[in-house]
Amino acid sequence: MALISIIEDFHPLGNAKLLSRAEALKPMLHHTIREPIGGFRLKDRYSPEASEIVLGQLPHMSMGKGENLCLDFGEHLVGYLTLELSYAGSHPDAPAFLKLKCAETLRELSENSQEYDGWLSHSWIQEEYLHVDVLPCRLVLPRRYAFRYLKITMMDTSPKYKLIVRHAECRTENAADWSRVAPLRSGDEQLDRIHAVSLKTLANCMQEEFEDGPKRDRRLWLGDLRLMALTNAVSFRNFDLVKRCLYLFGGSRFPDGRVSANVFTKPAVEADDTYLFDYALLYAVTLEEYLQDTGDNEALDDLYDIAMQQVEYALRTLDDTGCVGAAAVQDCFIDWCDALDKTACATAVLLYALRYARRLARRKNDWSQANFLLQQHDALRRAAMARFWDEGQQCFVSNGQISAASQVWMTLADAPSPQQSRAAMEKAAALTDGPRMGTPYMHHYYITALLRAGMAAEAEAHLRHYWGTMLDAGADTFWECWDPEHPDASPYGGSIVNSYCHAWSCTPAYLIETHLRPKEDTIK
Ligand code: RAM
Repeated sequence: MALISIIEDFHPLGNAKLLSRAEALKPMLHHTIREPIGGFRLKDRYSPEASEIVLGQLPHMSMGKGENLCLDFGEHLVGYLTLELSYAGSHPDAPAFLKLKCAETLRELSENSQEYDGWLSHSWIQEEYLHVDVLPCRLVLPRRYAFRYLKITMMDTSPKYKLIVRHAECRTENAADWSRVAPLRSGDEQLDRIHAVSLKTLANCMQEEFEDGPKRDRRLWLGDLRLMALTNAVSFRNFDLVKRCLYLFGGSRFPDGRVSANVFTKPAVEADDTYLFDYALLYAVTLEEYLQDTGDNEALDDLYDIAMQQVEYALRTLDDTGCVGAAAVQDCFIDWCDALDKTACATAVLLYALRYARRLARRKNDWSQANFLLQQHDALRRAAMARFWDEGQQCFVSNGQISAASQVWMTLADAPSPQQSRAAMEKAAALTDGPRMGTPYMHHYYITALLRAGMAAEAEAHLRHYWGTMLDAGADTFWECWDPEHPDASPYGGSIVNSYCHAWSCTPAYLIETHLRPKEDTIK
């Protein structure tokens, strides 16, 4: 189902003080120059069949009409491309007409973008048609790309000349300071590789904000921020960037004070007119975790009220069963899964957020608020158990549906007793039908719920299987969507717009550091 919210005459509430703090926290970006490490030609424009080429021969290889050249930069990069172009034959008597396509994966490289007909804009596909009037030339492309492969297709030349690509390079850009992390060398090859790829995923999403994906949406989303912040805390430890993002969400909000699901930062900071119930609640969670890491009292003072507002807004959505009402459930994200009944999840996320909000209130010495939140928490927990817990089946049932997501969020919210959590998560692990978990975002929470239910072996096995099969499928940064049984799945109506370096997929490093191995020597 499309996630599109359009509010006419939407005028976000700006807070100049918070925005100027966010501005002052803009990170320094790091740059490197990367050149291709290999190249090949696809047999025809959309074929996966390729013939290898030797890079050293590039200055002598000329491309006529219809021919292509694919350059492999050897790893996922985010940055700006420069091409040095020349020609063979007579003086060019017509412009060179080129198509450039940047792709994060091999599959994306050979897909025909004209066949995409999904609900997200076609404009996310990283391809350009351009005319080059004067050869030789140095072409500096203005857009930032996220890619490993660059395909250059010669759309047209003239019979008098052919194009030569003499040189290509990428000036990479991100805010990750690699001197702060050491690679994991546990001796377990799979775990080490999963750890490395998850850090690379996070690094390439660390731009002026934590972006959800450097190919798409290139934007700060709240649910993604929470998971990036967790992984950042055990790796790059760029807490100023987390702080900046919290201030950006606080600095531009819905007119009634709700935080938006995502924020634009260019040309100026502006909340998107999309509200997601669960994401807004994660604001209090992310703030509390940031404060645990930093003890930053300035941020507590500046952002406390905003975090409380989100929780109080959510508490006003309870219906006569004492659980989150249907309209608010509609605004819940949870996972890309149309078949999922999110009623139990919405209530559980609120319960979960209440726990963090109480910690914030205690931190702030706001005892009456802490007390209020405790009462709300206990009432909501009782209502959730009464409505969703099925004693006979020993699991949560949401409007007749048993899903992993409901067991996960109720377990994370500590709604059930430890024994009940265990039963619920055993049920989740044994499910063979019903809604499938679609994203690494959901799989992250699934693993943390297994851990909370005391199922560490299952958690580790799941992490290895889920992220390990992504590696086997060729990931060198982790992907936005992955279902090992449906590798082509996309929530958007076509995998060509999927993001293959996606923030919410970066958490294995966090899970490994905090749960799967003793805490020594990986963090400098
Ligand atoms: C996708 C984004 C982002 C996610 C939202 C809900 O479009 O890429 O990662 O947070 O959806």
